[in-house]
Amino acid sequence: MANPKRVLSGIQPSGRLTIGNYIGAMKSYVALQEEHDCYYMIADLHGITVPQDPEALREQTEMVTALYVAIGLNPDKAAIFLQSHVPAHAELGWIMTTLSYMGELERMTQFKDKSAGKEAVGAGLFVYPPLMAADILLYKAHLVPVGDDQKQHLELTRDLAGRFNHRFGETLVVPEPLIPKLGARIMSLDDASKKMSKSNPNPGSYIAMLDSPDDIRKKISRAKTDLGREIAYDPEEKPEISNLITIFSQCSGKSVPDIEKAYEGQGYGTFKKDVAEAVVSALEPIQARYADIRASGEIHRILKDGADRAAAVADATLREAKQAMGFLLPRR
Ligand code: ATP
Ligand code: LTN
Repeated sequence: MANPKRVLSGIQPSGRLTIGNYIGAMKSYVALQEEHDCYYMIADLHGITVPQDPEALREQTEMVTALYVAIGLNPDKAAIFLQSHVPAHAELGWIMTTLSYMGELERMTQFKDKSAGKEAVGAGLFVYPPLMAADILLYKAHLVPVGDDQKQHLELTRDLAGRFNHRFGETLVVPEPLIPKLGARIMSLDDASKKMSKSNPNPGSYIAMLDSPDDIRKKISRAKTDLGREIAYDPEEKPEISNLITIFSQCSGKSVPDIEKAYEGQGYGTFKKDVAEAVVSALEPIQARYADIRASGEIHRILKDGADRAAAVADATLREAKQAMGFLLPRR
């Protein structure tokens, strides 16, 4: 490894993963594992910040784990683990909560979006960002591959790391987000002003990574399109077509200018058909591997091994942080 860096990221098991999760975050996970020391978590403690049915939580946790492997993550290279299997997350999460200010947590747009219009808002949703900071800081991660919506949480993580180091001495690493240039924010198929989200109640608004080819074709043919007929990338003026161009480019490897050129003078119909086929082809091998992994029963072994490797790093950082803060450490 030329210049290996520590990488950490995570996804909540809060629904069926979408091509937004894949394009915005997971594709980078795979690219990073060759060169870097990677830790990829299933953020199940974050998953319960909104109500979760126990059976659904179990199923979705297994589904995300199997999808991590199906996209090409190699458990011998990258550690794949559950956040709840490494208790240091909850513990440093509490410490980060005590370092956070009410005002800065109130400014988090994810909190504002998820609590808007709700009568009862769980306190876990409010302290979600300090737990996320703990996830990252425990691994002294330099790089955090995420979609654009997580930028603000990363900014807070950087502030908390700096605050900790300032008060208690240089202990934690200030991380950098790694956000893709194209595809950092895949938009909803029924409304290009909202990000595609696995917890949207309308399944027509997203493409799940495990959707059947027919469902994918149907959803893309029904996707909302801008007025006019030009296939041009212009997120301001033509947000819906630009979103489909982004999806096409990310699933086929074709560049945006090549796509624009190829569809010059053609209507939306042919274009949408080709977008759908590109998505189907990109997901086909992932879906085939997914079925094999679920059938193999390998998931629990992968998670056990991942948690052992993760805990070795996380426990050491937690110990250092507690010592710096003045906690008496248990004698070993
Ligand atoms: P939810 O809708 O349940 O809040 P989500 O779909 O946003 O969840 P997360 O688990 O919060 O999924 O996100 C996992 C990763 O996927 C994060 O790095 C996030 O930035 C990225 N991501 C999620 N949705 C998109 C999207 N529409 N475009 C690009 N990246 C995305
Ligand atoms: N909040 C993230 C999920 C998440 C995460 C993390 C991402 C939890 N902990 C640590 C990166 C690093 C989200 O994508 N909604």
